[in-house]
Amino acid sequence: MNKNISLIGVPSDVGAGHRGASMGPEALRVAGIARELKKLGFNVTDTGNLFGPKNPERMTENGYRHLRENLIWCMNIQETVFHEISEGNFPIMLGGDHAMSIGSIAAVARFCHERKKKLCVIWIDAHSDFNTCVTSPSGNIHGMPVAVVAGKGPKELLSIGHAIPMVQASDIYQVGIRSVDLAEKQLVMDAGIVTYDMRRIDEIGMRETMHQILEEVKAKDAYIHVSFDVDSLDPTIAPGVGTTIPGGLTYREAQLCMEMIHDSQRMISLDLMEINPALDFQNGTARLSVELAASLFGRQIFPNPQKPIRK
Ligand SMILES: [Mn+2]
Repeated sequence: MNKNISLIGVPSDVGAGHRGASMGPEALRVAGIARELKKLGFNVTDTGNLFGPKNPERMTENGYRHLRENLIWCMNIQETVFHEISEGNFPIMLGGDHAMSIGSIAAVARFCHERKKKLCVIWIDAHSDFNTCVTSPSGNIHGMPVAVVAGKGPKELLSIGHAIPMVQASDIYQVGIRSVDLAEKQLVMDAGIVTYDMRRIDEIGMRETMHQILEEVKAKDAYIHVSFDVDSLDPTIAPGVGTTIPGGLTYREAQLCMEMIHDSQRMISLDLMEINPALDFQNGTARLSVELAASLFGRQIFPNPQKPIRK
C-alpha cells in the first residue's frame, strides 16, 4: 500500500439540503485523522482546504440546486486529487457533502484510464445517490453523484470526467443502502449498479457481502476507490449527518467492511463524506469516522493472527 497520504479538506455543503457538512474537514482533523494514520506508519501531509464558492442558499433552478457552485468545487477537487495521486500520493478527501465525490472520482478514473487500469468504486451509503433532475424531489446534487459518475446528469458535471461514463455502472458496488426514491430505484436497476442493501446484508452478513464484492474486483484486477458516506452507519452511533435513516450499519459491520477492503490491497483513494458537526454530539461522528479510516489503513485488533476464513 502507498505509504504517503495526502489529506485534502473540502469544506462544501453546496450540494446538501442542510448546512453544516462544510465543517466536516475540521471535525475530522480535531478527531485526529492525521495522528491515527501516522500511528499506522504512514507519512501524512495535510494539504489544507480547497477553496470554492460559499453556500448561496438558493432555490432549485431547472431541477438543480447550486449547479454552478457544485461544478466549481468539483473542478477544483478533480485538479487537486489528480495532482496528488499522479505524484504518487494516496488522496483522502475530507468532506464536505457527497456531491464532491464527482470531483474525486473524476480524478481517480482519469488516473486509472491513463495507466490502463480498471477502477471499481465501493460506495458505502444509506442512499443510492442516483437521482437525476427529473427524479430528485429536492434538486440537491449530493443525491446525484453516482448517476453523474455512471454517465447520467447535467453536461457541466459530466464534462469533469475523462470520458462519459467516468466509471461503468457495473463497476460500482453499493453497500448499506436503505433509502431510495421511487423513480430513482428504477434508474439504479436499469443502470446495473451492484447493490447490497440492508436486507441483503442482514441475510448474508457483512463478511459474505464484502467477500463477493472483493472477489469480483479481484477478477477484474481493478483498483478500488472507497466513497464513504457516514450516513451509512446507524444513527444511534453516527448522529452527526444531514440525513439520518434508521436501520444502518453497526460499528462492527462497518469495521469489518473496512478491514476486508484493506486486506484486498487494492484501494488507491478515499472520500470521508457528510460529517455534519452542527448535528453531532461532542464530535463523536468524526471520531467514529477516524476509527473506521484506521481500519481501512490496516489497524487490526491482532496483527493478522489467523488466516482469513474461506469457504
Ligand atoms: Mn451519499
